[in-house]
Amino acid sequence: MSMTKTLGEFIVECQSEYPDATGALSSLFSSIRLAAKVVNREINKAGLVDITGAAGAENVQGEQQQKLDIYANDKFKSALQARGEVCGIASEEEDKYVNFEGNSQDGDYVVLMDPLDGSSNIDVNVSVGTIFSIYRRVSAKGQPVTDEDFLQPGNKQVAAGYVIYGSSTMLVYTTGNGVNGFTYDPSLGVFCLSHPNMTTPEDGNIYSVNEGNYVHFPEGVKKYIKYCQEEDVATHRPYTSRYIGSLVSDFHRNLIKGGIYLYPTSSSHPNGKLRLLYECNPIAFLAEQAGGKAVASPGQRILDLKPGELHERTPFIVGSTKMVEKVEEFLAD
Ligand code: AHM
Ligand code: MG
Repeated sequence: MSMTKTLGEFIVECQSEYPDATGALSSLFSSIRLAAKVVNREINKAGLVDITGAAGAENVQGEQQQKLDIYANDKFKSALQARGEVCGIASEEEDKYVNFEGNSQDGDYVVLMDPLDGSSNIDVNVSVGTIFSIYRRVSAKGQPVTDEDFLQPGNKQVAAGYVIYGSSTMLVYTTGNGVNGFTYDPSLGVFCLSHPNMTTPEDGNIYSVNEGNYVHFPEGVKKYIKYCQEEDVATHRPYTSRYIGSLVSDFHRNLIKGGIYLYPTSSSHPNGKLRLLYECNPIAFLAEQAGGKAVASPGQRILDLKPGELHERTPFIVGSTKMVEKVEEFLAD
């Protein structure tokens, strides 16, 4: 790992390439970096103190909130509010978007996030992640944020990324100019540039899908799964099946090694399970910036979907371009 460049230094360097940059986005990233460190510290204590398990409440989507979901939400929210660059947030753990009052009302950005994705994995020591998505506000400065600030299509994202709390902790992000990954060195308390200019293989041999839902899947997805399992030397099949059940971790692995992640429609999840604004848009932005592809259905780019409501779900197919195109073929048949 390169110890020569920290995330802070990298951000300042990138900012200096834009003479008109105000530093607001850099400051926003400092908030994310700080909250990530705090959440990372707490996750590493899971099992030692009373922070695992259900908090006893449900979020607006009827899902059990874990204690760490609430903890991560609070930490990211307060870090983002502290610097005045962000005028409001929307979170998978909040019923409605949150308007930041006071100085923050002049902030240029809104942030949408899933503060702790895959949190049901925490109790069993499996990797989880934070996913974030940053937009420029469209409402007037100095006024409270509005629906329109949050319901922008993913192609309007200014930046997006995730933190993966895995065997090491990493922060991976894009501002639309490629993807870079930083690994956290806990002894120094800094994220160091370890994965510059991340690109994903055009093709791969890993498929990631919850096969327990097989009977509920559309015919095209069933056929694609069978295709993955067939023997064919020329196309390196059968492929390898890998599914952690933690989107950030499954995506991160496939990004590096080449592969595909699917959470399709099914009879049990008619709109898919994953949230367009907090999960699919930021991951799709990263995937495309790394040379991959993300669609909701054949020909329907995730980033071009116009959101209708905050907690909207969408089917999600993301990964190596050739693999995504293959699924599109099966689904279009
Ligand atoms: P969450 O936001 O409630 O944690 O749910 C999202 C998670 C993803 O991380 C993961 O890919 C998916 O749900 C797994 O769902 P399933 O258990 O249905 O396969
Ligand atoms: Mg989630």
